[in-house]
This record gives sequence, C-alpha cells and structure tokens, in this order.
Amino acid sequence: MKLYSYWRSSSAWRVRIVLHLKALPFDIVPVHLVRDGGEQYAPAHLARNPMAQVPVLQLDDGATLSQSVAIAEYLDEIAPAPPLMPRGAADRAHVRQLVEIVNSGVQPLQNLKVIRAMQTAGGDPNAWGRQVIEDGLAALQSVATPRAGAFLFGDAPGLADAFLVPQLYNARRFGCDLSALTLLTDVEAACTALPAFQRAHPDAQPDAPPADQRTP
Ligand SMILES: N[C@@H](CCC(=O)N[C@@H](CS)C(=O)NCC(=O)O)C(=O)O
Repeated sequence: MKLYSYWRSSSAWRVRIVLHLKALPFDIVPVHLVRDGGEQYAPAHLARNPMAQVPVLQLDDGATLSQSVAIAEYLDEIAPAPPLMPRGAADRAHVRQLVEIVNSGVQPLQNLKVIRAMQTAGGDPNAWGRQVIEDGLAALQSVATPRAGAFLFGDAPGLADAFLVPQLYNARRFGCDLSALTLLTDVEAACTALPAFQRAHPDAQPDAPPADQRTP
C-alpha cells in the first residue's frame, strides 16, 4: 500500500498510527501541502482525491481511498489484530462519538483551507483555531472520562487515540491551554510511549524538513 501523506497533516498522521499499530507495510508518498501553492492541487492528486487533501491510501490493486475515518475502519476490517474498536454496539458508538468530535467537530474548523480563508478575510485565524480546539478537546475529555482507562477507551490503544494525539499536536501549535485536559495529556503520554505512535510522528516522516528549518 501507498499512503499519500504530509508530515504535519494531522489526518494523515491518524492513518499512519493505524498502519503502524497493525504492523501493515506501506510506503509514504509525500504531498507537500504548502510548496508551490500546494501539491494537493496538482491534477494527479486531484484525480486521487477531488477534495485536494491528504491522506489518500492507495491499495495494492491501485484503488484509492480518502477520508481518514473510512481508511482507518477499512484497515481495522482487513487487519483485525489488534482491534481498534470495541466489540459491543454501544461501546463502538461511544468510540465513534469520540472520533467524530475530533474528525468533524474540531479539525475541519482549523484546517489549512479555513485558516487561509480567514487570513484573506482579515480575521484572526490563531484566536479562532485556539478557541475551536480548546472547546472541542474539553468536550472530548468530558465525553471520554466515564469509560477511559490508560487510553481514551479502556486500557488498550484504539481508534479514538489515533485521532487524539495529532489533534493535541495541533493544539500546541495554536497555543491552546491544555492545563485542565489532564485525561487527554495522560492518554497522549501513554500513546507516545508506544513504538507505533513514535513511528507515525511528524518528525519521523521522510518528508519532515531538518529540525532547524521547521516553523513552530
Ligand atoms: N476529513 C478528512 C480531512 C483531511 C484534511 O483536512 N487534510 C488536510 C491536512 S490535515 C489537507 O490535506 N489540507 C489541504 C488544504 O487544506 O489545502 C480526513 O479525515 O481525511
């Protein structure tokens, strides 16, 4: 499989976490989201994903999949071990709820396209991004708390954790106050100790620029 990815894309990072948790072999194909106006707008990439976004997973038969939730659930179905979703319907819905708080309630409000549009309109994209992330993560912690263990759901890493960790990275880039979100940062610490999460980190990606050339 090939993963069209950008080192700092939180959505591509989710999929990298899942691929590494499942120990599935894959090659990274970098798509630079900033250089030359953004390689996501190149015709070849638009053919893979008309949304002009990463991630895109190309399967061995050439078929392509976009949308990190769909990709992650596909991977969980073709490679069931270790499972990233619980078994019972109510527990599965609970985990999907956590995933969607990040996937549809936070990240789309602070993605590159929104931030650029807000800059063009003369708004304050940093204040906006900070607010939507702080609000969303507070909600995530509140909903997760009753069923959390060492991870967001129970004591094994799962799909919700793959969405949490990249979002916390974005939160720090926006200067969010995470001091009250101790469940989330404790879970992040548990994730960060795992090799799969370490290998998926932006700094470990082949397209990560040298450390002295990275913007904060
Ligand atoms: N819902 C999509 C979101 C994908 C997304 O927002 N990707 C961002 C990077 S994290 C992107 O490619 N942005 C390019 C742009 O905004 O121009 C998913 O979960 O895969």
